[in-house]
Amino acid sequence: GRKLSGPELLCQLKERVKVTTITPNLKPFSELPWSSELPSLQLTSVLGPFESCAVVSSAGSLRNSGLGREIDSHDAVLRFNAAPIAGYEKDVGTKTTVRLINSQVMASEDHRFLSSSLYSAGILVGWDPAPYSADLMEWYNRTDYPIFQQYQKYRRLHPQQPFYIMHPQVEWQLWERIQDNMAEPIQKNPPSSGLLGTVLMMSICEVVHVYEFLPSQRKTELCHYYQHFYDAACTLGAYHPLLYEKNLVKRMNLGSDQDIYNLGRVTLPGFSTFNC
Ligand code: NCC
Repeated sequence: GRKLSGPELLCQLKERVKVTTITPNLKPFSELPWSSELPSLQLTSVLGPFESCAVVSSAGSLRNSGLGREIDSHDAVLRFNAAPIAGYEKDVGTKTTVRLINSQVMASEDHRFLSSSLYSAGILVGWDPAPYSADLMEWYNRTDYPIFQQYQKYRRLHPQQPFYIMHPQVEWQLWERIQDNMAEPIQKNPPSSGLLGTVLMMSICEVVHVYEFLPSQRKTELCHYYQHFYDAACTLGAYHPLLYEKNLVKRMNLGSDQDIYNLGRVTLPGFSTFNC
């Protein structure tokens, strides 16, 4: 197809990607004894709207960025998976409004999801790479990791903390937007948490700044700002269509190339701020 402009891409995302969460009334959850543990309202109707939001990628290039103060100046901040704050405040800030976690983090022993205080700030949103159809019954019987078992355990241990599960149709609606805008066929794996979190914030914020998703001059093979592990695939992608995700975000960026180079910062408009 024709290569869409930034505004056209933004309209496609706004119109075709609906950020929804699993509610207790949806089958098969409605028939399960623990369905009442699920929030009955949609995340996007409970959270926000916010004027300004920051999405903090976990990239190694955030290390020594000194972006902490700037990140904290936003009304809401989204972080990913097991990305810590303690010890990295100067570079990544201290505020956490939402933490988006994949089901691998929820399930693996290494990340101590049930017991670590790392996860106790803000609202949690879990997601799992679902089968392509995004049929809820099929997904329930074939999750990538045991997201529902872990969800129930976490809710029992931390009943006061809001905890949502993203509807798998979000990841595949977003995947369709990526594939539709690329000339070659891309792998049928869901987008990274980074793009999912960015679209989540675009649904509830007027302006979204994404940090080090498009790497700055600090670009490095260091995978995460919080770990001594080097792998260029963290930035370029392997399982996730990350390079394609970054291409789309670059096309939608309203900020300058200097902002990317100096700050690793991309500026995206919230869906409520433009008409299609
Ligand atoms: O690495 P991860 O992501 O937790 O990073 C969160 C998001 O930040 C962006 N990122 C990260 C590192 C980097 N060098 N450049 C980046 O742009 C990406 O958008 C990324 O999504 C995930 O998407 O959930 C992911 O999770 C990890 C892993 O499961 C968790 O960190 C827990 O250890 C995945 N790694 C593996 O499976 C080994 C990763 O592929 C994607």
